[in-house]
Amino acid sequence: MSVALDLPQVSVEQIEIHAEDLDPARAAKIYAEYGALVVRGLMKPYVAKLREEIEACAQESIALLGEAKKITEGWTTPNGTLFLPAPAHFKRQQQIMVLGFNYYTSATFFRSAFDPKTVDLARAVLGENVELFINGQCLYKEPVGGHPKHLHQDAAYFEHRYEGPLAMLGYVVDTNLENGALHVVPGSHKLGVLKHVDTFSHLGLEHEEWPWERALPVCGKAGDAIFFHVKTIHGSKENHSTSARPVFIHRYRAADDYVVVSATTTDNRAEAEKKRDAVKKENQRGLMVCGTRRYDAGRMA
Ligand SMILES: O=C(O)CCC(=O)C(=O)O
Repeated sequence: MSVALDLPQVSVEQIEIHAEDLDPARAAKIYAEYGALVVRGLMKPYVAKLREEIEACAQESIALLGEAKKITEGWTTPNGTLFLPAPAHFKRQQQIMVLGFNYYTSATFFRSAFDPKTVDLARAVLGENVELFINGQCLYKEPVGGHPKHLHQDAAYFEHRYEGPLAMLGYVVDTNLENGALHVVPGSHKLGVLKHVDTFSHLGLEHEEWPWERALPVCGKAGDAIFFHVKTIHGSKENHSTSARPVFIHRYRAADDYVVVSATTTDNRAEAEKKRDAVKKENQRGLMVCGTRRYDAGRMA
């Protein structure tokens, strides 16, 4: 049985606003309804420098491949980049998936997480007290085939106790149907956490039930930002262009929220689910982007 029959048919124009006239309350309303929001030009002030730094990190990672370690999800180089198996025609056996590029390696990246308009929007969605979740992420699709990320909900990887994080994905280059536009399924954040299976790009939804045709592609310019809910179904196809397609992600959550199930495969998810009820906030504290952290013994101890 399909769980998505009642999802709204939405065009990109219905979920899109522009950074110059960003009204946080209106933006939060679109986000609440569709679990997805496009803000044109939001990350423009940072994108040229980020592109340069991301490319340097990609080259560094490729140079370090000889020292990569095999892990469940693929291979990691000493600078923290995750590689996947490459397609048969590729010049290497491994291709980049997630770069070791984050708030610990780039001041520009860290600064962009505190962008005033972005933080105002995060506050309008999540409330007065907001922290960063994860240290920034950068997904990198190499040219001529770079990996697809199958449709999925981030909640399959990091299910939260309360509302869960708001993600902001920024385009580093102009991004379109050829090089791997992000696809979102508006309204799918209301479906709960769906069953995921193991795929080439880790946890993903069954392709038969969630083919790409059910998702809305969001093409955009470098500097455009796409916000999505932790339960919004999303993903992106291969990069068939001749240059790299990186994106960067900031994630924000209410300061008292926390992960209750953390997983990358169906096996480790099944194990983590058994401990869901016992998990507490404890050491899961992120850096505050607005407001303060108040101690609440019931929620935080
Ligand atoms: O467009 C991409 O690179 C995929 C991003 C994504 O799906 C994710 O980080 O969960």
